[in-house]
Amino acid sequence: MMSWSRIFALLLALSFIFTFTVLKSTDILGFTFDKMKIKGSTPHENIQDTQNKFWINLKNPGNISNYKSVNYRLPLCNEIPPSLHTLTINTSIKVTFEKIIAENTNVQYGGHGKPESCQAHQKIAIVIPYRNREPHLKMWLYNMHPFLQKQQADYGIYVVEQSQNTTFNRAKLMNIGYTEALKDYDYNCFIFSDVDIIPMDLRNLYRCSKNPRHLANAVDKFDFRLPYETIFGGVVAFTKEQFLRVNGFSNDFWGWGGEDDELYNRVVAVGMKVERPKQHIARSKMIFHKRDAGNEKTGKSFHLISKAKQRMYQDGLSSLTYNVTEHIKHRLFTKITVDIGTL
Ligand code: UD2
Ligand code: MN
Repeated sequence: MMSWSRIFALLLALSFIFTFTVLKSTDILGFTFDKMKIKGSTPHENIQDTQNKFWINLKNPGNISNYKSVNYRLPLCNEIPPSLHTLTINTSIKVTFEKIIAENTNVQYGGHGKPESCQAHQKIAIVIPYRNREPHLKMWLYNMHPFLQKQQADYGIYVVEQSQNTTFNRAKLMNIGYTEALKDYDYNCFIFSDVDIIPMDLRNLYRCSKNPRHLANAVDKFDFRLPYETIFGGVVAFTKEQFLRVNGFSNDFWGWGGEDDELYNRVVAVGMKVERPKQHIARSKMIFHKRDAGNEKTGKSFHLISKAKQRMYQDGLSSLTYNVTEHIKHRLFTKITVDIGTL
């Protein structure tokens, strides 16, 4: 028989455990739990590579334990991160995945990074359209992981690769990146970037704002100026709401050119305007390249640019179709290979 005092002590202990659990789940004690843990993302020290030295195939993930991140409440990061300055970008050095991984040990599988000492303001997905540009991708990652971490970003990198060798479609790959990234995390800011553009100044904040932003408005290739006033190529930033408002990019631009101008027209058509950082801050380098095979100007879609306003709700995120053929969480990025059909 238990004595009354033991029963009392037991009840007291149980009520303590109960109260603590309730307080914890309602966050009264100051614990916050990441509501949206990044699926399939694990801290690198726990991971067992089953497929390759650097990556995991999500279609056959093997023995991966899901990472549950518990964040104690961190203070909000400063609006403007400390110590931002101009950068010297050298694109002629040799870069390997090993080197990038060794220099970015905080980055988690799938290419996710977030500040350790504060809570970021935005959750940023960076979407890169891709095919057959591995040296550029390495150079981009080598520069951009440190860049985004110095900007105290909570971010993930999504490389969307067109599987077929047929005509390239940059804009459709962007729409797919947006759609697939949202399956991972509750991203609220999307940065659509070419694989070959590297910003030369940390003050060029890779963030979203009240209006869509054109971040690569001073590219070396164009003599650090706008070649024409409405250019909207290279790197652009949209909040989730802004991107939904324009129904994303058009899916109908096959081959080089025009898709960026059409997106500009969508932005204007819904009453938004394009913001740009000051040109001395937005200086960016485009890694030198020739026009890729399979990305020739087809000329077939150029007449669509001026029809953006009439076509935008029928052609875009709402009409997007594709098949994912491979989904990989690399140590430095998520790679989604897709069959997007042909022209
Ligand atoms: C300009 C624009 C770009 C886009 C393009 C026309 C700037 C700074 N850039 O870039 O945003 O509007 O014109 O479509 O204004 N890609 C591959 N593999 C390929 C072909 C393309 O990965 O075979 C990707 C890659 O991310 C590349 C991007 O598509 O950076 C744009 O293609 P580009 O670099 O050949 O076009 P470019 O430099 O004329
Ligand atoms: Mn380019």
